[in-house]
Amino acid sequence: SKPVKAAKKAVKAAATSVADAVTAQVPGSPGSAPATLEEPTTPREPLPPKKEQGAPDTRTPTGAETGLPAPANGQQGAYLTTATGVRLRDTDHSLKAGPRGPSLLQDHHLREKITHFDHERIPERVVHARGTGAHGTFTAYGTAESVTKAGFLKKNTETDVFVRFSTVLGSRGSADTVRDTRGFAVKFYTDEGNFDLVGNNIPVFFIQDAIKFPDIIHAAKPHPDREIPQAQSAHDTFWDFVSLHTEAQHHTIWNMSDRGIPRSYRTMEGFGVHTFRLVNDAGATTLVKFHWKPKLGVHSLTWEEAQLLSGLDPDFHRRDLYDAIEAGAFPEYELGIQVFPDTGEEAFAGIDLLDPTKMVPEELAPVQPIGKLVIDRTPTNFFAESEQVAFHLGTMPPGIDVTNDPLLQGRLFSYVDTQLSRLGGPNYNQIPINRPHAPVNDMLRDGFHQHAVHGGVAPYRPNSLDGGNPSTAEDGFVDVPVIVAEAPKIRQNPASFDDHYSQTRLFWLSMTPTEQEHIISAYTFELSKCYEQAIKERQLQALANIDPVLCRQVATGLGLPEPKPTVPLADVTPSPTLSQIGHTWPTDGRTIGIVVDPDGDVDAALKVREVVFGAGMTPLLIAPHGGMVGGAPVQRTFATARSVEFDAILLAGAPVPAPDARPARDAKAGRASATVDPRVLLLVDECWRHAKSIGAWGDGVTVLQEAGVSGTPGVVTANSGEAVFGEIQVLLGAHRVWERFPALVA
Ligand code: HDD
Repeated sequence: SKPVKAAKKAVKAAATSVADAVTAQVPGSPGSAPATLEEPTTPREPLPPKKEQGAPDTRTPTGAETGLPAPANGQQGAYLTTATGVRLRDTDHSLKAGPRGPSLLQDHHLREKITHFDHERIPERVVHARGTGAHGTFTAYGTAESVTKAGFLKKNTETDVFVRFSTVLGSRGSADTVRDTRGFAVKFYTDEGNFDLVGNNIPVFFIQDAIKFPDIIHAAKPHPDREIPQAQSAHDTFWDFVSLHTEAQHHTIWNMSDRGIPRSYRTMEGFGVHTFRLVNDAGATTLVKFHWKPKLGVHSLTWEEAQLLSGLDPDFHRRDLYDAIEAGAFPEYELGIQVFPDTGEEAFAGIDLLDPTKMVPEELAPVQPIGKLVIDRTPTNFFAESEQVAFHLGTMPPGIDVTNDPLLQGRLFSYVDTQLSRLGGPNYNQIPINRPHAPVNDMLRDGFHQHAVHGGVAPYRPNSLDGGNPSTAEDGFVDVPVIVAEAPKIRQNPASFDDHYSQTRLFWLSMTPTEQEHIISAYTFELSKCYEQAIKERQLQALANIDPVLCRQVATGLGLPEPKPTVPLADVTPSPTLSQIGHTWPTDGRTIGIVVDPDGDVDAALKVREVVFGAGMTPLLIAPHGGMVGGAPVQRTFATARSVEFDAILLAGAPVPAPDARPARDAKAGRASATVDPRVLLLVDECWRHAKSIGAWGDGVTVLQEAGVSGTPGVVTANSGEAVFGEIQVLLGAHRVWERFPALVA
């Protein structure tokens, strides 16, 4: 019959085409199709890995010492292979039943490739998901030798480190410059085992007991119904929590201050937060708090810059860190300790050292430098290093021990536990970035992702079969035999934990009027974003207990009545070191924009560029168009340059609007000018608003006049570019020109 004949014909045709297809795959066979993709290079035997392609040097020694294979490297061999090392002929076409037919289940290469891809993502960190890691070296001064036996703190000892900076609330792809606490986690690969100092850029924490951590994080993360807002504390649940758990008020005022929006990871302090216990060679103990002090000083963004950057460059802090490292301007921090006698009462100057919502003002206990960290290497592979690094507060070598701080105690559990689901099992310390540089000889066995091939038969001790090995060491880790008081088992805090306001007030009173302005604006902004009236009122009550001026100003902004304090205002002595304003800092590593007019005095601009570079700063030429100006490459055009990227700008000319410019569209600010390109006026406007110093000479002075900023504080003119830059350098020592905006708070 007709249909049967048609079907037979179709089957025959298909068989022919399958045969054709098979023939076509064999190169050189009659009628074979030309290769669809040319190899860009002639295949050859694999080259040895390039230096920068090597896996991070964070492993226990390999090769002859351990017999472990060399680390795997990507994209360096001549031939593509499967995961099991079989060379591949084609990776662009799945195996199909004919060119137009369905894919075949037997295509093991397709399945391997897709399956692996399907599982490329691991869960992001439950907090601190957005982060940026880099390698460096820590060199000890030896000044801590009297208080700790930790080998890496002995004089001139150099230790490899990996640092990861982070925000707390946002997802892995969220913006860097949001208002938030920043993580400052450092893994020291010491000869005596790793030491993880897992700190923040704020010296106190929201809560006093780890049992509340899920609560504060649930409150601060996006609302569970609509999953907004992302990476923000400006919402009802956050303020609901901190106004109900008033122990959070101290940390919160730091967040509302300029500390919540750092200029750069390079200009951020770090704090171990808790009190730790150090043990020296003689067994004597000392209580300490760890501090990181950035060489470049402590600087912040303005709130407008932070907001603009979330759109203009959400990777601002990551880019800034990596650009600085690649430019050779290695970020530096000093590690210091505040030292307190371990007398048993675990308090200093009336401050409970076990309460993580309290800090000790530096005026009472100076920070004593014990070593220097230089960050000098970006990761080779972001996932392998920044994502897979696992910090744990309990990772500490002999000479360092914990205290009974109930926040610290809970953290000791959480950091190991979270890696079990984040990194997929108990062997995460075998991942290259986590491997100690000290030899590992544990008796942990098996489990998911086990990479070691353990020899021997007796992973227990004592044993008589593996030669009795391993032995325990006399100089091993010491758990300080602190006396634990005979006490009832109880869910309760010590009475000193009830004071939630005195140090919050101390922080407020330590701020300059300019910084107080910023704090008022931040509270007003955040609370204005809350919908619930009761929450705003409750937080105003907390502010009343901190300071009446603060409370009144925020209440006025919210249009709500100012409540009376419910606790007596604490009588505290301000700590000037808490303020970021009024100090002078080194200026190296700053970014200076130089606006050049291609029709003006380009030589003068290029001369200043050399001077800026010679002063250890990064000069960026800004011109109307890309390409070259006066033989020098243009780094930013008027279309891309915004104030947020620069610490100061220099105007080396007055570029007129291009005849074919689209001023109304490109000016953004919508400002019209017949004489100066409106995009330059916008740049000057923004720099002025962001309290940046601005310099001009020659024709550049016209721009200042057009922008209406001539003669205002921090706007410098002189006869030559060099003279202008000299004055700008001095201004940069203070970071910003706050005199432009007299503070309104009394
Ligand atoms: Fe935490 C990550 C810092 C309290 C539970 N924390 C994490 C990171 C930093 C901090 C910097 C990121 C580490 C990285 O880059 O991988 N955390 C702190 C500080 C705290 C603090 C300074 C208070 C002084 N944390 C805290 C508590 C708990 C946790 C009270 C739980 C009870 N933290 C975690 C965690 C994370 C973490 C869930 C998420 C990802 C990870 O550990 O590896 O275990």
